[in-house]
Amino acid sequence: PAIIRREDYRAPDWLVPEIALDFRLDPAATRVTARLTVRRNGVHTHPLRLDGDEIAPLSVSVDGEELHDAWRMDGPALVIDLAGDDHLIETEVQLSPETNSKLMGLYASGGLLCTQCEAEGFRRITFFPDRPDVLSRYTVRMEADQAAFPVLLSNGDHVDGGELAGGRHYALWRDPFLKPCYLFALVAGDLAANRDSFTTMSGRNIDLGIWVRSADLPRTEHAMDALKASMAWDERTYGREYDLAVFNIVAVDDFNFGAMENKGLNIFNSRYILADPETATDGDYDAIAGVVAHEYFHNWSGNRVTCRDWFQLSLKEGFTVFRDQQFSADQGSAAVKRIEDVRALRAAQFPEDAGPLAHPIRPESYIEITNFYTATIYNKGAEIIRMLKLILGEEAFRAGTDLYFERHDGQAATCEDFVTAMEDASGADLTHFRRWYAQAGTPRVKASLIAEPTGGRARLTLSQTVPPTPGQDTKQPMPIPLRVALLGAQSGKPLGPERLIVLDEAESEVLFDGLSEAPVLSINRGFSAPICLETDRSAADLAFLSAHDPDPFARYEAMQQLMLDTLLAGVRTGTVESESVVKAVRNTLTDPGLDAAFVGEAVLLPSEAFIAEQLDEIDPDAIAEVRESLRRTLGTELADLWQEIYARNRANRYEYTPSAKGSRRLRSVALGYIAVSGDEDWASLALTQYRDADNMTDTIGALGVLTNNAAPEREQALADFYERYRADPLVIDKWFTTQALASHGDTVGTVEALATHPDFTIANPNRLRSLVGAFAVNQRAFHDPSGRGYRFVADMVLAVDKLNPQAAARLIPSLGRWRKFEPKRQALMQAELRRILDAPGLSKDVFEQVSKSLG
Ligand code: DPP
Ligand code: ZN
Repeated sequence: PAIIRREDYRAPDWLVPEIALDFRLDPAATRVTARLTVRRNGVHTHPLRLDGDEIAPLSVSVDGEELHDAWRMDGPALVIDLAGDDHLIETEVQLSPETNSKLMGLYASGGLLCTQCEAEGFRRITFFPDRPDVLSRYTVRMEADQAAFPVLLSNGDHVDGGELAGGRHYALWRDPFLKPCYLFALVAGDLAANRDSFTTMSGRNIDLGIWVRSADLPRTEHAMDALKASMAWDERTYGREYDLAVFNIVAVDDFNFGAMENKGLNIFNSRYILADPETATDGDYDAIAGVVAHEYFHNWSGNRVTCRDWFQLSLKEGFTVFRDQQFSADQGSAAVKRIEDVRALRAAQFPEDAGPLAHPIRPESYIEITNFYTATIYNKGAEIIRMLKLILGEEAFRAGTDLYFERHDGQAATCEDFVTAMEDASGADLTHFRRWYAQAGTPRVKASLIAEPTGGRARLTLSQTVPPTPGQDTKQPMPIPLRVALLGAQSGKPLGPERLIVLDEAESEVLFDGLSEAPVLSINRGFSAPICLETDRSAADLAFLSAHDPDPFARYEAMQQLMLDTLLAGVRTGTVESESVVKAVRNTLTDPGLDAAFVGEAVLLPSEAFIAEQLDEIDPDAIAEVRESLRRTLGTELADLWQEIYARNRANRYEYTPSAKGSRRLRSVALGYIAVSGDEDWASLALTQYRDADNMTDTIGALGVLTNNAAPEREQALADFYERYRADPLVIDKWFTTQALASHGDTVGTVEALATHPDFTIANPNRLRSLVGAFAVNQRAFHDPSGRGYRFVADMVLAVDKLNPQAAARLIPSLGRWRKFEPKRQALMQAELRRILDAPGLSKDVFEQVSKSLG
């Protein structure tokens, strides 16, 4: 397959200022007529080239005359020779939405017809120059059977509609804003709306609608609240006002992504819309608010200013993730939100950046763009924007975003445009900062503080290296912003104000003086830079910081580092020196100044995968054993405390407030420790929580603890959960996931059996992820020494690839990390990758991921 390169970008030969689409909708045979006003862009003699994918023209006409020989197919593309500079092109195609299993283009889901066009799905609907720098004004006419499809939605404003003969009806929508075709959307189906309204800062009234099956209407309140909060927040924080009179959201069950920001008509995976206390966890509630905000914020960062080409994807995604993270931080506990975001970055992005699929946030090449909707583009991209804001300061950053939106409104822009706007608005020189866009790999920073024992002066030595990544053997030093403070070793008080130190070279030194006592180093506070940090701080220093650092993130991080050092030493030596961890955890559990949500995060051990990341050669069994041993020790040594905390946080009646959420979190964490403490009543405690719970957080918290341990109550609860929720697919996903993530029992065997369960299907991305996606990140079970876990996932990749290549390709990275494992597992993993690569008819999605992983 062809490699697309960033350096090959050329402006489009032809522009399409206007497009009129006419859909005669039918699940089996939909007719699409497209009328394109095309205009030659610049002086050239190139023909008009319209992308297509699995479509064939039924007719082609130019300026009203049907053509028979002036067009030709070049592979999937339609090529037309045109004499003049302006023409009207009309094409007709026929689609079969109900057999479209790729879920790209127009497809059927649960009786609805809906679309997904990002990145290159529009070419599966009609012939068009499918690239984000071709911006058009859309008019969309839809007609369909009125009984089956009473609601007809598209982008922009509803301008006309009515009944037609034969039980059919139509609707006409017009979007006044220019947009790239990846933001086109339509939905037809039997839907009901939760309607509301929002008054913008300039006093305009916006009609809001969240469209779902009518039975799901009661589960849309939280999403609606989040939408209104997002609209107000973007006005306050970025000065961005909504621009159309209508904003609609539709929830669908079969969806490749989380959601899609189509102009004025967001389409969502139903898991990011539907929630009530009985079926959704606190985590689900938070994710819903975050994704609703994310898609809404795209209206400016993505839609009004879009991307010139797909190499610029992080321009809209990194910035928009940063915006949704800020929003969520403002809604609840900023410290806990930061902890969660960093945990997600370390779980998904750090391994990616250290493996065969590493790429800069602005990649140089791709085979299939869908493979680049990655944690690097999204989450590392957000970290880059966060660093810009830190370096420039709040005001200059806001001046920069204002200038960016004003200068590029209605345009398809580049990452370079964004950085230039930041420079122009702030006067800063960001020449070196641009390396964050160009270089892949997580920088490693070493920090060492040498101080006089009684205070006075101290010297901080810093150095950095950026590891080699595929295609980038040598790297330049990055500008790394480090928030640094020194705390008094006696008093625990900050010795002077926090400093922002930008490490811009391979090595550097910073001097501190006038210190009134011996200092302890607190560095990369708030995770100010996305790096791996190595310091020579002792266990005592880390324990001290975990008890005294006024920066909550730094406090959490000190505890994590202390735990990690202990675990890594355990893996090396075979014995776990748990004393300082036990002491530090006790300290945290008994500190009256800390809130439950923070404590619940701080006392969790680093994940097996994160421990593995630190090692040159991974032995999953050794890691799991050492981690389990430390967990058991914490459970046993602090048994009374866990019991007391469990009792104290016994939830009363369900409330969705930050403090109630924190209590639920800490309670389930405590239950987990009680289960490994040797307490003989743990299982009945868990079963009681499971039975009495009035919300899904407590229910699944108890079920998870039961599933991860041995007890007769385990099977009882799993069977009960299935019976109780068998009618609710989003909850049954949790049932599959809980078992796929189990740390107890024959998880490989269970997962193989679940793959034949009548409720399992590879056709639905949520269900596939709930079992296979979850299993592939269960470090111990997936890496079962027999290789059965690898074989299972490889079989799934091959089966899914025939239906939905995007979904199949997402399963590759777990296998792709083979180089990090001990030799036997390496061989088994490689063999499965080769088996996939040798399969006939592989999609380019899977081909790219597998060949790069083996490469
Ligand atoms: N652009 C979507 C998002 O918001 C993904 N298709 O992330
Ligand atoms: Zn996005």
